[in-house]
Amino acid sequence: MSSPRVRVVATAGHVDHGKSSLVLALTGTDPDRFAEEKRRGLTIDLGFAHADLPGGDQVSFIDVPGHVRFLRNMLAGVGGVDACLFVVAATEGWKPQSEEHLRILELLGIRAGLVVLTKVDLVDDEWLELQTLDVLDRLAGTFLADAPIIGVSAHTGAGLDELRSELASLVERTDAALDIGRPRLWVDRSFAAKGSGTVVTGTLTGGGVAVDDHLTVGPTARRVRVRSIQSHGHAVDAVGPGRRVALNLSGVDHHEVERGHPVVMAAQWRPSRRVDASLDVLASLDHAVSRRGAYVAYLGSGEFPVRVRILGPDRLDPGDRGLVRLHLPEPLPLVIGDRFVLRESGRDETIGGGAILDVAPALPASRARPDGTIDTLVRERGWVLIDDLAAWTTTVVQSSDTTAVLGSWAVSVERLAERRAHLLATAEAAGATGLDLAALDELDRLVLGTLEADGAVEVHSGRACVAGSIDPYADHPVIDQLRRGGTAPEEPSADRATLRELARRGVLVDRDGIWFHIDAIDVAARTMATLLVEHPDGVTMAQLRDALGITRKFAVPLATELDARGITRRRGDLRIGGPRLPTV
Ligand SMILES: Nc1nc2c(ncn2[C@@H]2O[C@H](COP(=O)(O)OP(=O)(O)OP(=O)(O)O)[C@@H](O)[C@H]2O)c(=O)[nH]1
Ligand SMILES: [Mg+2]
Repeated sequence: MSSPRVRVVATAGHVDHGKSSLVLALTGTDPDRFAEEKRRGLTIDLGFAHADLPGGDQVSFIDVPGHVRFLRNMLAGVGGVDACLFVVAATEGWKPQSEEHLRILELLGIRAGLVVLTKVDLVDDEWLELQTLDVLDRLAGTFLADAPIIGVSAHTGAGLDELRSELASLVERTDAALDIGRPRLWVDRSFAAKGSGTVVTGTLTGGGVAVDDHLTVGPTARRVRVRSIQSHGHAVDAVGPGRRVALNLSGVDHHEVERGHPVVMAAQWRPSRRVDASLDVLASLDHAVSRRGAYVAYLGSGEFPVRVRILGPDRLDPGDRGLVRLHLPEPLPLVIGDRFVLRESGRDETIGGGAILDVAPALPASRARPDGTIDTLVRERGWVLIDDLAAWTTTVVQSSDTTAVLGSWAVSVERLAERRAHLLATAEAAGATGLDLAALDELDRLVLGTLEADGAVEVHSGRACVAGSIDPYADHPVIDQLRRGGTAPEEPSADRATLRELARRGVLVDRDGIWFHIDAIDVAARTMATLLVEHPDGVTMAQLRDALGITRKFAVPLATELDARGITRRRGDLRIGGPRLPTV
């Protein structure tokens, strides 16, 4: 049997509307953890509980406070969830935080949920009908417009079975969390567990984590090791994304970890203090958004004071969608597509929210127009390391009409075309000699590879020539220089690559550091053959030297070359005939 599906669902709704009572009724766990919460009958901080659903799937609940004073805790809870349980008390109907929570869920890109009208035991059918119609009205045009609406009473149990089966189908139709092998957990709690050190909890997304994994925590990227893992109260060796998890970490004190700290594998991320993003300004806002104001961004489970720079216009009006650059107080491991909510702390109001479009902006704010696509990331930069692109995005980098992938680089097709043209012109200018590959940088070598693949250039012995140009070696001046030098040539005037290629072709011979034209070897061979007729017992080095009229400096390598070719054989200080000795 396949393992049960699990989805993480956050509650949402106005204070006192029955969110926590509902979670308790569904799971048997009171999500209000603190004595003060129980005493005041009010949720202050996040609560956690889970339940098995009909059909065997499971749901993890994050219960959030409804009171406006604890909105920041609500925001910390809804960051990584798959769906919501949107609660409106049938008694009171739609209230300000019903509205604000709905907007926040929308801004965070949450796409699935159920609507629950609570406390139905306290209202008559007519009132319930009225409230239902009002709620439907308020949800029109939002992601919850077509969501099931279930009336329940946590007190009498009415509607709970229907809610459980609706939850089961919600889990079934809600996509599993993305698994791209890049785990990230935004800490929502950090505490010391008796005897086992630091424990952090959060909603794991992006990838799995296993015991003994090495991770980093927080803005200082503190290195930690996973000692043990729990999910839904059970110890596990490994856990996949889309789960509530508790990680027991070694290497860090629980006081050093706070809500909002990310836990990741450092090498997979490019933490950034500056990001570009879209911003949807709430239509209900009664003023425009400008760069003035003290803003706070809610990202993951964290709350970060940010400076906001609008890209393009000076201001964004209510209902506008624009682009912004956010300056963060600390480097965060973000990825394109991450959602955030923006609030103004001075006025204590939600401004809007959006999606991260660039975690390493390359252009100045005056020119940046990010859209979150690989093509734009590449076009703005020209050349980008694939590893960087992979870290900035959640998609696999592939060649497209506008982006080419070369080795470990991605490049815009325009930039590639420019560089190809430039390189081809340089190769043309180098004529028959060609370009020395060793002198090219990594990018030019990659570009040259594309020219070679297209047949525009040919590469021989480390030199690239425009295809169809004359053989760069056939008439190389060094050939004539050495031929004229005979058996006592001067130092060759050519680079190593040319000499090597000519040696490979058999035109030149390198013996003990002296370069000869092949004709010199023939002359030496014939001279030796003649000397051996006169001295059948063997020829001395002095005799060869004198016969050729050269110095020992040339006679020794020539004799060695003749030995190597089987023209002569060495016997003591004498040379005798070898199998390849020419006849005279
Ligand atoms: N009669 C009745 N009372 C309910 C029901 N659900 C909740 N209550 C009561 O309503 C009050 C508030 O319930 P909570 O569950 O604490 O509400 P909440 O939405 O979690 O409140 P916050 O977390 O502070 O936003 C409590 O006194 C509950 O007993 C219900 O279905 N019927
Ligand atoms: Mg509550």
